[in-house]
Amino acid sequence: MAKPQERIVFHVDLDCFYAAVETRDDPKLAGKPVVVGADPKGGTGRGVVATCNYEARKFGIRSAMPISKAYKLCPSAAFLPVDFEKYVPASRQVMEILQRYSAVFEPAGIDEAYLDVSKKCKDFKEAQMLARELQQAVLKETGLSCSVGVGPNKLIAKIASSFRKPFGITVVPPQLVLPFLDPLPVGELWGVGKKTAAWLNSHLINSIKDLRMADPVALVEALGEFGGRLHRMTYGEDDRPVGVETELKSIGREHTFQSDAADPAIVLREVDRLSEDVGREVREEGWQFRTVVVKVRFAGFETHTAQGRVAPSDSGAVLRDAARNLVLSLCREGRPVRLVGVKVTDLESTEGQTHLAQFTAER
Ligand code: DCP
Ligand code: MG
Repeated sequence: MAKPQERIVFHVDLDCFYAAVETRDDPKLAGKPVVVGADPKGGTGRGVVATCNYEARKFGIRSAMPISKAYKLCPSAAFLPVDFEKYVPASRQVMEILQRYSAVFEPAGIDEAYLDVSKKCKDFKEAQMLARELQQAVLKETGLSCSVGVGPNKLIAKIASSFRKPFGITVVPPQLVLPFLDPLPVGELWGVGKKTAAWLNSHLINSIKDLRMADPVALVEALGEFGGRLHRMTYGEDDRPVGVETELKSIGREHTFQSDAADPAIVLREVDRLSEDVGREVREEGWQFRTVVVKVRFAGFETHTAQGRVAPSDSGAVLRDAARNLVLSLCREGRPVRLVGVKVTDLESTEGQTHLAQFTAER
């Protein structure tokens, strides 16, 4: 057992999840760059990259990049559509394995989860061995590779899991929390998106250490309450418990057109309005979303959904831009649209409590 008061938390995150499932299921893809997302249509396709494997990342391809750009960077990559029928069972299988390692378990998304192993390990050395065992079991039983971050809390475990990817294990015991955080870019902290990072950088705050040294009063003045929270985060403290969240939480709105809309501009205007409503409700309830889901039903009732991840946000503008891109990826030239919907899932309260996202997809 870990010492009283001391916790040992794992964050487990699968490596290039969708692409890893595709490669596992089709040996011809082994060693090749693989991009999962919209159809690139020879470079003219709309929509974005959901993920790509590490071979494709060598070409500069990244999640959320326009698929046309990914095609330009590596036209010879294998481009595959998103196929939740493969990913959801794979995710479930991994989650079942993880729960063998601790009953104090919290799924945090389709490919990530936290485990509190304080009762299983007496110290971080033992925790490292357990992490290795878990990583091997996931690989052996599912053919999927994962990375594990081990820390005294969720914040550190989460940052640690992305530190050495793929197939990495990064252990950060309490006495190494500050030296571990110090050199990392501010963008590693929860809730720091491109905009906040750019503002901080313009004030010569680049690393987490710079941020810790910054004047907390000035941070609050510039960033509001979030500035204070951010400053506290630089100390690596986080007492959020690891716990099972079973409530499926999502906020969404749909609109059925009076007559089917053939003009994409009309559909997008509605997407803007729905996004604004959903964004307002998210803020009123004190949530931040990480996943945006859109639904488009065409004349004839054929229904498609698409989803994408964003940095945690409660901004209507972030939601609108993501929703617009996703809807455009589904709309086909000249196909009249009967219904459009916008929904956010993967909600976290401002205290960072996570809710299991709904990872269902209609096709
Ligand atoms: N995803 C998505 N759109 C994004 C980001 C992610 O659709 N903008 C999907 C595809 C990913 C899955 O979610 O496979 C998990 O997201 P991660 O951020 O964990 O990314 P990966 O697992 O693909 O890669 P990594 O090895 O960096 O974890
Ligand atoms: Mg992952």
